[in-house]
Amino acid sequence: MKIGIVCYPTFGGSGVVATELGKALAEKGHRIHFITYSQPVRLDFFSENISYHEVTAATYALFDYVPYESALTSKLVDVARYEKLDILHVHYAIPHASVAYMAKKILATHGINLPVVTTLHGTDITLVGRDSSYEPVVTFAINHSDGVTAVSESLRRDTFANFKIENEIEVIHNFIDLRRFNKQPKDHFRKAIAPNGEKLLVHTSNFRAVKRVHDVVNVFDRVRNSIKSKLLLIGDGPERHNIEQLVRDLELGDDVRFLGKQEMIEEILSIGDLFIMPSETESFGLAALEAMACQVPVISADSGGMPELNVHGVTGYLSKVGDVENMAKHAIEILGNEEVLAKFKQNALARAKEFDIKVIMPQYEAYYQRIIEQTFASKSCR
Ligand code: GMT
Repeated sequence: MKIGIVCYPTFGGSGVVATELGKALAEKGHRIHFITYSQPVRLDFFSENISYHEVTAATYALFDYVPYESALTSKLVDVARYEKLDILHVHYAIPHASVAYMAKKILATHGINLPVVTTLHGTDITLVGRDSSYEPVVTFAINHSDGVTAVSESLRRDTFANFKIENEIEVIHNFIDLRRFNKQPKDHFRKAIAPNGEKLLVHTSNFRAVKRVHDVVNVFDRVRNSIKSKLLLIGDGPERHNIEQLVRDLELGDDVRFLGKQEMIEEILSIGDLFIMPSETESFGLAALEAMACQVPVISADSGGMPELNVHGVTGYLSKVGDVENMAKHAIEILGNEEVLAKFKQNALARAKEFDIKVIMPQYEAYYQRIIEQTFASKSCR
């Protein structure tokens, strides 16, 4: 198949999923065309089956806002026509789903019927998409996509609860490439960071309010009182400054390390003992899956799709959002006993294997095939 993929090219989960899916499909022999405004961060190698089409938006003195949607639409029309795409897969509803609809309409005037699949990722539904400044467009675009997928059952439910949806939504869970995400021998790195045998707690996020990074620090503060430990914070974002202040206020000093944005995240996860994800809402929690693949158990909030990934008492624990006492109690339970820790580590890996890309990618292939067939069948009926 010739597949167009639209996504955010940044470190965000939706862009990572889109890029890893495209890479896996290309490996399988499909021809993949990424269409976005800069090279996706995980698209850092050459493949004869992958092309990258950069969207450039001409600006003009009149524009306070560059009309990116128009530029993306034009690029989609161009790529679909000249690369003869069989299907277009857009990740994150805003603005990609409505842009795809517009491109589809323009292509129809050229006699081209392009099936469009929209994948909902999380905040496009649970946070920003619900805002009245976007809601009507998101509802329309979901209802007018040829196929819609959500990355968890929870996100599917939230979509029906928050929008007036008349379309089907298929759940295809997020996935992990275990060839890349696995526990690597990084003992020298561990010794440098934790020279006195400290346990290592890890958190990765974009430091937005929804991630509740202050809960991570508060959990760590409690764990550190009972167990020699350090906290590694990976990523960057708007809350970083407040978190730095909290670390100073709690006098956690060098025991908390801010590592900023990291590309080789699996190397850091390889030395981790426990991953903390206390998010207010998390449609799936891809960062937790990456940790689990590197044998790191997870303490998370019982929010969104987290229970679909993190099995309470097996791969980690789930606590109520904001219940840092309970999170710390569970963290100490796991870290305080080497046998328990080893068991949770094994369980985390076993669970991650259920989300192996080799298991999930064929679900997308089958779904594309179904949507292509349905799109052409419905057209020939009219
Ligand atoms: O806020 C983020 O974590 C980024 C965001 C995105 O769309 O880039 O992540 C969402 O999509 C990920 C990939 O499907 C999911 O694993 C995350 O759970 C989801 N984030 C939230 O729901 C907050």
